[in-house]
Amino acid sequence: RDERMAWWREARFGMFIHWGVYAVLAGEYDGHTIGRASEWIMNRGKIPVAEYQKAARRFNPVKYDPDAWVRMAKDAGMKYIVITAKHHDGFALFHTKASKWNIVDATPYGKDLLKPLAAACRKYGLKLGFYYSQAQDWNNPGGAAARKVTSEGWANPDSTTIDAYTAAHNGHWDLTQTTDSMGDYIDKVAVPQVKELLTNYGDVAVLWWDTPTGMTDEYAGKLHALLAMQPKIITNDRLKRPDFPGDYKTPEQRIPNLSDLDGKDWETCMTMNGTWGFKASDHNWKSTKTLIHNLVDIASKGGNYLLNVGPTAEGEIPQPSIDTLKIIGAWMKVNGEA
Ligand code: FUL
Repeated sequence: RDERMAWWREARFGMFIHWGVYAVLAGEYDGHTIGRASEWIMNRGKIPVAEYQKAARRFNPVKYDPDAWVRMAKDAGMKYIVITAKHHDGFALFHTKASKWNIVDATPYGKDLLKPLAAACRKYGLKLGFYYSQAQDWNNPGGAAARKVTSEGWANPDSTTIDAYTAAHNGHWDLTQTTDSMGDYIDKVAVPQVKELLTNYGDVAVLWWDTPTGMTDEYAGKLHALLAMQPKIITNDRLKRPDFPGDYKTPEQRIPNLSDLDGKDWETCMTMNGTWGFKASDHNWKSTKTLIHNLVDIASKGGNYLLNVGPTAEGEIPQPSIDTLKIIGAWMKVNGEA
């Protein structure tokens, strides 16, 4: 394990990328702005599956430049990238045979987004990791849905009816979400997709599971077993708690106090504004000073900093993020990380 963890323990700084169909909506649906994180818009707004899938027809990231993204990360002093191969909306940024709900079959763009990113990472010597929402999947039948109360922000105007349905259906809000069991979803979608991710993209450095809603030991066991396909891979603690602790802990949007640290490896993931996915109305950017301070604080306590960018549906990283990463890179050069 120490051998597998060696690069990660030295890395200190990585780029998180939250990208998917939610970037098309950019936090707005039906004339309303949803509260908080934009990648939750389908759940928060209880958007029907067929409606949400229409947005994919406008996901056409023609400005996507993976080479530039990787250079940007590298110039900022980042050593690895973790991208949402599939977030909770179930949309795959890669070509998958397990579901039509993917970049090749459901969008005008029609090309796998992860292949060229993997190539660019190899070219510039950065490690590549995949975020994969193993349990929640709001589009592929049988996937789990965490229940979110509407007081957290705007919800669909029909929310009273929809909430009654949601309460009676384990967090789901659309009939088509429950035409399969979760066990079927694990076997038909999650397991085959994770196999594809661990087979078709060369070395995968990290599998970043997220939100264990509805996971059982049986489901988690099936997914965990697949990691053997990449003997050097490391993984986080979000597959299922507490029996699958993975290789490191994942405090979210916060930096642990020294007194909370227990000797286990950890990585703080954080947004630059208030959302992981792109949200047009969120201009609440943290200052570069704050971000550098965070990086120093985290590094001094032995952790890693996974700092997020949320590209647009056209494939552009927001300019404030680009500017900030440039300044961080300049600071890194002067203050000589090895
Ligand atoms: C959370 C997710 O629900 C968020 O959307 C985001 O991906 C964050 C990193 O993890 O649990």
